[in-house]
Amino acid sequence: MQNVYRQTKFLLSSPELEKCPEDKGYEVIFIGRSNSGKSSVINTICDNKKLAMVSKTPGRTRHLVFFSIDKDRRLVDLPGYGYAKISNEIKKTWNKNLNRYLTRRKCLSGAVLIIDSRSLIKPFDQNIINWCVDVNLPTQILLTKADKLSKQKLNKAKLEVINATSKYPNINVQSFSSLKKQGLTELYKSLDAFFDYVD
Ligand SMILES: Nc1nc2c(ncn2[C@@H]2O[C@H](COP(=O)(O)OP(=O)(O)OP(=O)(O)O)[C@@H](O)[C@H]2O)c(=O)[nH]1
Ligand SMILES: [Mg+2]
Repeated sequence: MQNVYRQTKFLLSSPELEKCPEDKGYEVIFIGRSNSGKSSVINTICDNKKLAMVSKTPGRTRHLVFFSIDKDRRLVDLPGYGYAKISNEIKKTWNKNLNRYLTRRKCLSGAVLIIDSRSLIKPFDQNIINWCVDVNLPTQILLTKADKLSKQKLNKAKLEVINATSKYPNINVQSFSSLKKQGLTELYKSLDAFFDYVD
């Protein structure tokens, strides 16, 4: 269903959960540490470089940014975490908000957890994995910026993440590169399942 993602449009940006779109239809979140490449992944999926803001400066996405594919289906770009210059207070509030979002949002149908393939699973990634497992949320882990690693190193990184998550049936692991548009077919397959698209 590659083509449907091309019609994705910016919907709204909100600093808090209370101002999110109505809780209906399907929502897929894109989550990961700051600078991991979340916004780039969204732009690659939608084949639109101008959709989500990409930046070399970590912590650029501060709001929850909603994009709509159609009236019932949304992609959500979540603020990056792990950005050193964000105060502990903000991090704490964000954790609380995220927990509430993950546990209460009924339309939440899937998560794409983005991890830079050069870094191992960090404690916050593990937290997200635990949350997704707790609420039984289908999750696609993307080891992104795959173009920056040799095939051998990439396979090793992938194997490590697969080993760490193989006990969870709802988690799938793949490599990805926004720069080279690698891994798109596999990602579309999972997204289609999250959004309940049938061929
Ligand atoms: N080489 C390479 N660079 C990438 C890839 N994806 C993203 N980048 C670069 O990584 C940086 C961060 O990308 P973003 O997509 O803005 O990352 P983000 O996770 O949305 O960042 P925040 O919103 O700040 O949390 C940018 O300089 C991108 O050009 C990739 O697949 N390969
Ligand atoms: Mg971003």
